[in-house]
Amino acid sequence: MKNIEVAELLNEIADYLEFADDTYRVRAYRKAALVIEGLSEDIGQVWKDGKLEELPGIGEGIAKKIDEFLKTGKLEYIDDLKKKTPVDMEGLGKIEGIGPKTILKLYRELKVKDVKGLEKAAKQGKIQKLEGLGPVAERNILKSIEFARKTKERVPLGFALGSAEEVATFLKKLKDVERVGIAGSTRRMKETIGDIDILATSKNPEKVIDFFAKMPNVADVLAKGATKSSIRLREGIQVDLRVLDDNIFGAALLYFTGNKEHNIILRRIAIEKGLKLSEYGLFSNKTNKVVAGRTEEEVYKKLGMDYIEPEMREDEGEIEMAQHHMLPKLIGYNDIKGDLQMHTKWSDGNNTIEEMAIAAKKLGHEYICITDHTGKLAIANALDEKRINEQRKEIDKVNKKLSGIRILQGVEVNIKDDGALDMPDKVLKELDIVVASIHSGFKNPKEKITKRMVKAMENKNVDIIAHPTGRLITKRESYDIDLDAVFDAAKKTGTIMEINSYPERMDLRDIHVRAAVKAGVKLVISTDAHNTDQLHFIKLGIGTARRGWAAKNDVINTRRLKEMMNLLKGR
Ligand code: DGT
Ligand code: CA
Ligand code: CA
Ligand code: ZN
Repeated sequence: MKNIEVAELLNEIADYLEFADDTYRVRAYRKAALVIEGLSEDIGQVWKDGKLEELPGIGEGIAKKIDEFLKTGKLEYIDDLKKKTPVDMEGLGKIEGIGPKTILKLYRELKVKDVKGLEKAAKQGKIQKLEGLGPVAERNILKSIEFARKTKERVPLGFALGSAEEVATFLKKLKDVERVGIAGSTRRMKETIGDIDILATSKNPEKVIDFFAKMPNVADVLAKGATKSSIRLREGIQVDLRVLDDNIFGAALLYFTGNKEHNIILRRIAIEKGLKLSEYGLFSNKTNKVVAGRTEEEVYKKLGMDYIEPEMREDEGEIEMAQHHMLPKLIGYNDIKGDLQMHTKWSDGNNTIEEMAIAAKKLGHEYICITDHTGKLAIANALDEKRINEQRKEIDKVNKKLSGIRILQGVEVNIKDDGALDMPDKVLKELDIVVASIHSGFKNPKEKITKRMVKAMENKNVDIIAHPTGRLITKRESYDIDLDAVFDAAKKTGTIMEINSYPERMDLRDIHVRAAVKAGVKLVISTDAHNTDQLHFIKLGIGTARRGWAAKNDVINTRRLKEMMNLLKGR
């Protein structure tokens, strides 16, 4: 159904007509957009039946445009309008608080054409003199421009999640707050975050908003209303808060969790059932009464489907699966029993083996594997054979000393240019677990780098391939590797693929996990922690696994130690 797309198109036309000062037609297009958005039938069907003009508010002119758009996916008229309009509507429209009317005014009075011109006018103090704008609006425009510039770069989930949890915890301290929920991409555990969205329920919204805007780590209050507010935290990320009534918490959480495409489909399904879904609840069209809204579960149920976990809400087929009760049961955040990649002072880490073990035990782990770097890597302090033997003695000692956690000895070994490893097999075969990874030759052609990795996987001592694509979210693209071939090899050789939870890595990433699961490849979720605090990263990896639809069974370190070890190759 294309109803929402068509409605959006008509609204966009209206924005441009606003600029052409064509009030009559602006109104006509906005009204037509409303009619189509609220339509219960498929606009495509109405069109096929040749009945567009029978809809209220749709005359010959608008019908023709819908016809062209549905036929070709394009509309010449809007391209013409864009060309004729002397300003960058799209760019300016993204600045908070600026709509088509203001854009028109800014152009007429100040000749502002784009964001650059807007910034210049604001800095010269020209905007505050315009009727209906004033000094506050001018300041907000500057803030918004600066912010748009800053947040072009999205923040890795690992940084945003901590901030979001801090804000949520802080809000819960206020007595007037009933429930708090993190929404948006943070709740969906997307690998990078644009801004943090938080919901709170209260009978006293203004008090909550005040409390929020006065949190100690707020750098800037960007907007403050009766029930919503946006702030920027000192660490640079924006947080949007909405305060609402407790009995619509579920509907609001659903709406503000997104993603947008998922929401659009849910709204469409609601319409097909004679219902209307919004952030205020699920309503019956006939009686206008709420039929669900207190919890998300209730809303999904009334829409005729199973509950969908937030990490799956990406319009990737999850809704159909939910309608047919075919969703997989995802791995849970408490399912991990151990962490199989971490570094200590023996190579480039900051803590001792004992400190890592104690911290891991506190997190509830039953086992860990120490995987310090080997060979002639640029990393300082990489292990040679002699130091591996010394480390074995220390691990034995700590294992004797501590109870309730088992420390395994592993290494992170480098895959060399020819696919050989930088530590001889006779050393590797004495270790509990061998993790292999590529740390050089990132620019190799696809065929070569794929061959290197596959060759390493064919080594019967290599249990796990770490961070299989080598990307760093904010710094480096993945190397060009044929993951299908790698997953094939993983199945043939019984090699485990790692989901590396380190915030900048998140590697495998969500879509790769989904492909690996489909291919029947076994996974491990590890942190690659270089100090005790980083052991917490495990939840980022679990989130990624969930976004890739992985079940508990797909991940080897959900098993008790012995069972997990039995899943490693050659055992
Ligand atoms: P981000 O912040 O870029 O990482 O991504 P999100 O998904 O957090 O997006 P955001 O913050 O713009 O909005 C939060 C959620 O609110 C979004 O996932 C779905 C919902 N939402 C926002 N705008 C719209 C909209 O125009 N239509 C619908 N249906 N939902 C929207
Ligand atoms: Ca967001
Ligand atoms: Ca937001
Ligand atoms: Zn590594």
